[in-house]
Parts: sequence; C-alpha cells; structure tokens
Amino acid sequence: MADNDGALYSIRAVSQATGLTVETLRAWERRYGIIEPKRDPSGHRIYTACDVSRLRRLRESTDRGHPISKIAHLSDEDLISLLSDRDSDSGMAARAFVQRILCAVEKYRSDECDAAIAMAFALLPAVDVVRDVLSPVLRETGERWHRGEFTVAQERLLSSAVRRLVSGLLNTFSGLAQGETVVFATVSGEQHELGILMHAALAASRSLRTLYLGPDLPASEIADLARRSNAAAVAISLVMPDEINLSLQQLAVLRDALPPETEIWIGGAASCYVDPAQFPAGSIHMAKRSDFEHRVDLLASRGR
Ligand code: B12
Repeated sequence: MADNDGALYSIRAVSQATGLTVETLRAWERRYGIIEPKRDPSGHRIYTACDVSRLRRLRESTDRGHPISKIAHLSDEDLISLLSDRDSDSGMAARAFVQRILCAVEKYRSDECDAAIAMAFALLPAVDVVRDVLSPVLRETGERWHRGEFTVAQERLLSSAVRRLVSGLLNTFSGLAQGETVVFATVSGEQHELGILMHAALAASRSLRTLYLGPDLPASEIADLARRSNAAAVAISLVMPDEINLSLQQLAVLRDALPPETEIWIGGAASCYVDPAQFPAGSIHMAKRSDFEHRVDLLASRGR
C-alpha cells in the first residue's frame, strides 16, 4: 500500500501515534482481529505504517460513536468514506469545540472550559454535544493522562466541568419531565459516572422522568429504588473492562430483584467487550448511538 514506507513500529510507538492505549490495541486485536501485527525475533508486536493509518481511522470512527464491534471488519476505503460522511458543518463545529476545550484544559483554565462547554450546548443539539464533543474530549484527556501528558488535576478540571454543566442541564429538564421513569446508575466498583449522567440528561431532554443515582451503587439498592418509583427501565453504564466480571454479577442481581417488566438498558465502552449472551435475559444492550434514542422515544410516547 502507498502509505507503507517500510518502517516498523513497536506497540508503544503505535499507542502514542494513535492515542489508543496498549491494552486497547491488544484487546481489539484479540477480540476483533483488526490487525495481525508481525512479531520481531523476541516475539514483540511490530506494526507497519499502513497498520498505524488503519488504527488511526478506527480510533477516529469510535470517537465519533461507531462501536468497534461494528466497524472492525470494514476495509480502509469504507473507513475513509465513513469518516468523510460525517464531515458536516455540525461535525466541524463539534471538532472546533473539542480543540477549544482541550486548549482550556492545557492552560488549566476552568472558566474557559466551562464557557466552551456551555457554548457547545447553546449551539449544537444536546445529543451531538454528548457524543461528538464531550465523549471525544474526555477520551482524549484520559489518553493524555495515560501518556503522562496531562496531570491528574487537568483530568479532574475537565471531568468536574462536565459533571457541573451536564448536572445543570439535567436539573433544568427534570423540572419539565412528565413521562415514564428511568433510573440511571452505575453498579459497585464502577466510578465512571459521566457517560450515565449524560444519558440521564438526554432522556430528561426528551421528557422522561429520570432518577439519577450516580456511580458505584449496590445492584440491590438500585433495584429497590426502581421498584419504589415504578420505573419502566434501569440504565446502567459499564466503563471499566477490568471490573466487567463484577459488573456482570451485579447485573444478574439487578435482574432478579426487578419486576420482569422493568427493562435493563446497558451501555458504555466496556459493554462492547462483552458477549451479549452474558447479559441477563431481557436486557437491552445499546451498542449503537441510535438504540438509546429509539428506546427513549418509545417510552416518551407511552407517557403522552
Ligand atoms: C474521568 C475519568 C475518571 C474519573 C471519573 C470521574 C467521574 N465522576 O466519572 C475517575 C478519577 C474517578 C476515574 C477513575 C479511574 N479510572 Co478513569 N477515566 C476517566 C476518563 C478520562 C473519562 C471517563 C469518561 O467519563 N468517559 C466519557 C464517557 C462519556 O465515554 P464512554 O464511557 O465511552 O461512554 C460513551 C458511550 O459508551 C455511551 N455510554 C456510556 N454509558 C452509557 C450508558 C448507556 C445506558 C448508554 C445507552 C450509553 C452509554 O456514552 C458515551 C457516548 O459517546 C477515561 C478516559 C476514557 N477513555 O474514557 C478514563 C479511563 C476510563 N479510566 C481508566 C482508569 C484505569 C481508571 C482507574 C483504574 C484509575 C486508577 N488507577 O485509579 C480508576 C478506576 C475507577 C473505577 N473502578 O471505576 C482507564 C480505563 C482503562 C481500561 N482498562 O480501559 C481510562 C480509559 C483512562 C486510560 N486511558 O487509561 N477515571
């Protein structure tokens, strides 16, 4: 291929060039066979420039909300057209906000960070801000922290800003909600709450009553509150692949403790690493960005 200049790269170099962690590279290779790197005489993976370009495109596509499980098999040409399809005005505006927020974080400017996020919510649909601005910016910040380019304080500055602004949005919409109730939480061991908080705000923006419980809750307590509030669904976010077995056990507890008609919605980065057969019967795995919107619209129309 044209962009293969014969150079070979170690997994660490590829991680730096693509922004994907070494763990993610290994997991994508193992689960989806995205690339089969050659091995050097000591058995370490070595990648070509073509491999690096493909991995960059896959990373950019996942940043734009395409689950890796759905795009891993696409050819390089398909990936290029997938990426150019979304090069709309709103895509460009979202990317400009991502850069503005990252610049604010680089300079430790909490005020600029808040202003850029607030402006994104004022100018773009909330769903685009969540998927095309906040998620990529949080992921990029996580990767920079992982590579030692951002401090913990910079990562906290951003996650606090996101938490503050999205909570404000959730409160505003909650005052207007009148439909069915959905409980949003993460189970014990999962402290990453921003994905589930954002989805609570999106559901509230579509008139659903939302009960946002926050992160790291025992499944039995989530189920208790869902029963008391007669919730139509419980939405759970799985982010940490390392905690997945514990999370699966808790999902089973949740299923047993909920009335059979209460749906369990499952999303989050780590949920895509699980064989859907491992989720409790009747759960809805929301792998595509449209899955959540369809389900929310269905519930919202029931409440009218
Ligand atoms: C902020 C952050 C934290 C904060 C969380 C603060 C908070 N209030 O939430 C704190 C400091 C607590 C934290 C802790 C840790 N973190 Co952390 N964290 C992050 C960071 C930077 C952002 C996480 C986040 O909010 N992402 C944004 C969300 C919106 O993206 P998402 O989860 O992919 O969600 C998208 C979809 O999946 C969907 N979605 C999400 N949930 C749901 C639910 C439903 C129902 C639906 C429909 C959709 C949906 O919405 C998003 C839309 O695009 C990430 C970087 C990253 N790559 O994400 C690291 C990251 C997730 N953390 C990581 C690690 C290692 C840790 C710690 C172990 C660090 C440590 N040594 O203590 C602990 C683990 C804590 C635990 N057991 O949970 C690693 C995980 C590595 C891995 N194995 O994959 C990451 C990837 C950083 C990295 N590059 O290494 N973290």
